[in-house]
Amino acid sequence: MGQITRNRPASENRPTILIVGAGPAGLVLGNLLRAADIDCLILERQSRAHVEHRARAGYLAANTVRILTDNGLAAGLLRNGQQHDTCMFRTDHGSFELRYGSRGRGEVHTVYPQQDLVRDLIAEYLDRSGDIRFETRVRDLNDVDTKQPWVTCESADGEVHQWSCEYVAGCDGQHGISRGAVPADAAQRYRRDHGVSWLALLAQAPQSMAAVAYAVHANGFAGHMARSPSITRYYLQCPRGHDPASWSHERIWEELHLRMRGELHGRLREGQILERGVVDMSSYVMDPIQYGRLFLVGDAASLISPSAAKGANLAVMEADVLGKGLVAHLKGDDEQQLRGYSAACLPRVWRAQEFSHWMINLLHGPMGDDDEAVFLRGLQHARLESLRTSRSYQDFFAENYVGI
Ligand code: RFL
Repeated sequence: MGQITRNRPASENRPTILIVGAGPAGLVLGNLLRAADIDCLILERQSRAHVEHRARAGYLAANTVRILTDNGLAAGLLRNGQQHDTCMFRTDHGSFELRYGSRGRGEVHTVYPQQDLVRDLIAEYLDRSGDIRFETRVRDLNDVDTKQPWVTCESADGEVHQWSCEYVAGCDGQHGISRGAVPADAAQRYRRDHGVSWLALLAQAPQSMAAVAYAVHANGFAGHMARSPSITRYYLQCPRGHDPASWSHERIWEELHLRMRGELHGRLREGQILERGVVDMSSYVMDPIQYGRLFLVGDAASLISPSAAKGANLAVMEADVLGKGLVAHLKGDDEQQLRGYSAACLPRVWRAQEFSHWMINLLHGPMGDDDEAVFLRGLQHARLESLRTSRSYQDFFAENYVGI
C-alpha cells in the first residue's frame, strides 16, 4: 500500500467536475467543460500512448460530427475522415448495394478511427488548459449522493490519492467501476447476451470495396469496414469462447474470401493482421444513468453490441447532453437540464439498442438444420429481401443506421 495524499476536503486542488476515463465520452465532456471555463480533472488508468493507439470504432454518425464540429473538435476528422454512404449485403440469394446516404434523412457516415479522434480530443483538452492524469486508476467513488463526492485513486507508482469534487462523471467504459457506485435499488439494470461472437480483426490492407460489406453465410457472418486508406476492419462470426490465436493468417483470409464470396465478387485485398480479439455481442442499459452527483456516460451507462456501430456515437451524444446540463447549472443556475439528463438520453439509447438488435437478427441466421433454424433463416431472408426491394424499409434502415 502506497502513501496516501489527501486532496480532500476542499483545497485549491479540488476540481468542480471529476471525470473518470479518457475515452470518447470523458474527453468530449472534458472539452465542453473547459470551453465554458469549468474546472475539471480527468483520471485515466491507462497511459496516454495506450489510449491514443487503442483501435475500436470508426463509423461516426452525422449527429456526432455535428456535435464535434459545433464545439471546435472536428478539425482532424473533417480533414482526414472519409465519407461513406453505401453498404452491401452478400447472401446465397445474391448481393445488393444500399445507398443509405440517399435514403431516409440523406445522412452519411464519416469514417475516422477512434484512436485518431481520441488523440485530437486529448490535444484540444490540453490546449484548453485541461488537467488529465494518465496511469491513474480510480479505485472507488464515495459519497456520490452528498454534496461532496470523493474518489480514491492509485497512480502507476502505487501512490494513493483522494480527490473531492462537486460532481463525478463516470466515463470509464464497459469494465469501469462507476456504475457499481449506484446502489442496486437505485436503478433498473437491463441485460442481454445475444449469444453471438465476432472475431474482430484489423488488417494492414486497403479496403477491398468502397462500401461496408455484410456477408450472410452458412459458416456464419463476415463483415468488411474501412478504417483508413491503409487499414481495414474485418469481422468473422465465431463460436463463443473461441481462442483468437487459433486462427492462422491463411485460415483468416480463406474464411473471409469464402464468406464474402470472393469467387463471385473479386478477391479481397489481403494484408498482415495487426490485431485480433473476440467480441461477445451483449447489451446493457441502466435506468436512470444518474445517481446523486454521479452521472454515467458512454459504455459505462449503456453497452451496445458493435453490430450497428453505435457505441462511440451514443458516448458523444450523452457527453454533449451532460456537458450542456452541467454548464447551464454551474454558469446559469438552471438545474433543470442536469436533472433531466437520463430522461433526455435514455429514449435514444433504447432506440439504438432496438436497431442494433434488429441488425443482429438481420446478419446472423441460426446454424443447423433443425426446424427452428430453417424457419428463422427463412425470416432472415425475407428481411433482407424487404431491404433490397422496399423503399420505405430502406428509409427506416437509413434513418436508424446513421442517426440515433
Ligand atoms: P471507453 O472508450 O472504453 O473509455 C473508457 C476509459 O475509461 C478508462 N477506465 C478507467 N480510468 C480510470 N480508472 C478506472 N477505474 C477506469 N476504468 C476504465 C479506460 O482505460 C478507458 O480509457 O468508453 P467510452 O468513452 O464510453 O467510449 C465508448 C466507445 O469506446 C465504444 O462504445 C465504441 O468503441 C464501440 N464501437 C463502435 N462504436 C461506434 O460508434 N462505431 C463503430 O464503428 C464502432 N466499432 C466498437 C467498434 C467497439 C468495438 N469493440 C472493441 C468492442 C468496433 C469494435 C471491435
